Formats: sequence, C-alpha cells, structure tokens
Amino acid sequence: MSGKELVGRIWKATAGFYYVKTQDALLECRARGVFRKEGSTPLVGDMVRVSLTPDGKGTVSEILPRKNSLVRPPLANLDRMVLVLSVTDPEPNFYVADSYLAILAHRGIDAIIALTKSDLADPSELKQLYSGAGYPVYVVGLGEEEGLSALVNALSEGVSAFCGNSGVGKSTLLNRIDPRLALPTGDTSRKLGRGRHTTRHVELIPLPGGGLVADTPGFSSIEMLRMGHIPKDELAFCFPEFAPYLDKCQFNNCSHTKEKGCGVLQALEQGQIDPRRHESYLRLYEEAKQVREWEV
Ligand SMILES: Nc1nc2c(ncn2[C@@H]2O[C@H](COP(=O)(O)OP(=O)(O)O)[C@@H](O)[C@H]2O)c(=O)[nH]1
Ligand SMILES: [Mg+2]
Ligand SMILES: [Zn+2]
Repeated sequence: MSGKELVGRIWKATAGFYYVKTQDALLECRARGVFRKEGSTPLVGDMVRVSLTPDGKGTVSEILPRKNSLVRPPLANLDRMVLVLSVTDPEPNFYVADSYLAILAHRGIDAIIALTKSDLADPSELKQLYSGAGYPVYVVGLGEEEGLSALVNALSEGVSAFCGNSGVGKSTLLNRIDPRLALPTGDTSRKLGRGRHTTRHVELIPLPGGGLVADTPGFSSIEMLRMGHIPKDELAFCFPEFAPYLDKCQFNNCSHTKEKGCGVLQALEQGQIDPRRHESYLRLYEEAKQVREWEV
C-alpha cells in the first residue's frame, strides 16, 4: 500500500497532526515540512492529497486549491457562515452585524442568519431587515422547533461555521442541533474563561442530518473585524440588496454616499433599501477611506 495517494478533507488539526477524512477512513497524517517553508499551513476544511505510509498513516503532500479561507476561526473551504444574532439580550448591533456580512461576502462565503431569543422579544423586525437585504433568515429561539429544523436542513450539505458576539446563544444553538457537542453555555462557558476557547483547535463534526459543522465556540466581533479590510470600491458589491441599483448610477465611480443621480440613494429614498443597512455602508466606506493602500 505504501506510496498510494488519496484525496480527502482535513477534519481536525492538533499539534503536528492532521486527521484527513478519506472515502473510507479518518487517517492520522503528518504534514510535509515543505508547507512551513512555503508559509502555507494546511487548515481544517482543506482538501488535501495524502500519501499512505507503511504504518497505515499518511503524509499530507499537497493542499488542493481553496475556495476561501479564514484566519479566525482557522478554516478553509467554508460553504456558509451562520451569523447568530439575538433579538434581545444582547440587542443586535447593526454596524457589527453588517460588517460581518460584508466581510463574508468579500471573502466569497455565503452567509445565513439565525435569530435567537425570539422567545424573549419579537423577531419580526430583524427578520424583515435581513431577509429584505437578501439573506436567508431562520428564527431559532427556544421553542422554535420549525425554524430549527429549517436551519438544520440548510446545513445538511457542505461545511458550515457559526459566528456572532458572545452571549447571543451560539453554543446553545449548536447543542440543540447536535446534543453530542455538549458545548458549555452561559455562565459555565464564562467560568471556563476565554483562554480555553481561543487555544482550542477547530474540528469538523458531521451532523446527524448531514453536513459538517465547525465545532468552534465562536469568536468576537473584534477578531472578525480585524481580519477583513474591504477596499472602498468593492464595498457596494458586499451589500447584496444594492446590486439591482448599481448600474443605475449616473457616474461610473459613484460611491453611493452623496452623489446626484445615484441609483442606490434613490432606492434608499424610495424605501427599497433599509436606512440601517445604508448607514452601516456609510460607516464602512468612511473607514475604508482612512486605510491607505500601503497599510493593507
Ligand atoms: N431565552 C433564551 N435564552 C437563550 C437562547 N439562546 C441562548 N440563551 C441563553 O443565553 C445565554 C448565552 O448563551 P450561549 O449559548 O452561551 O451564547 P454564546 O456565547 O453565543 O455561545 C445562556 O444563558 C443561554 O441559556 C434563546 O433562544 N432563548
Ligand atoms: Mg459559546
Ligand atoms: Zn451610486
């Protein structure tokens, strides 16, 4: 068998080892030193070529081209990110949520939205805001079993991960999706402290209803925002509801912030674009303007 080559996906990474899921095994692999020299590290989610070694293990010899990748959490080839927002406690911060969504769009990662704590406050306004912006929205607060199974269904193919601020209910939601995860929630999770979570390695877990989910306890908005700079000229393309109006602007280089004859501003005025989303756009645009090319 020695020398035989297989292709599989990295499901788990620990110090020095990668666990690669091939068609019929989860192979313990070492990575060739060459990756470190080239500065490319295999990530969980990567599709890799593995050569079998005589001891029944393997060596990762090549990382196949990535569809996308993230540094936090360290994942490659994500099919979607679930942005978890709580209707209340904590109240959603639109700017933070819209920044997440824009960064994901810029990275080529589909976003879906899960609204938690709908048992504590009415989710309909938030649902309207984001489904109006073109995102699939699932209402999944405690007691919403229909919303939960619709979300489970949306995760049933490919690789998904969850993001959202601390306390919104990510771990609670993941535990409801798959109780085997047994993630610490609420006070327990706070007592365990951040250190444990931030040093923990990401792992892909097959869900009972199909699909893989990254067993990441989530990460803060700061971590997420730090990883994404969107050049100002690319920002409008990261707001899906702007798309139908972008070719209606009078000027080619329209920034959609104040120009006369701007299709986006006209849609805003006519109520086709939500002012909260455009507000986030303006803030992100201002920030992008501050960043000079050499800083990127
Ligand atoms: N009432 C209610 N409480 C929730 C819901 N989801 C989570 N919680 C509570 O919110 C707190 C934070 O949840 P947790 O899952 O730890 O949030 P995380 O930091 O995003 O992982 C915990 O006390 C949960 O019990 C929900 O849908 N409804
Ligand atoms: Mg948690
Ligand atoms: Zn415009």
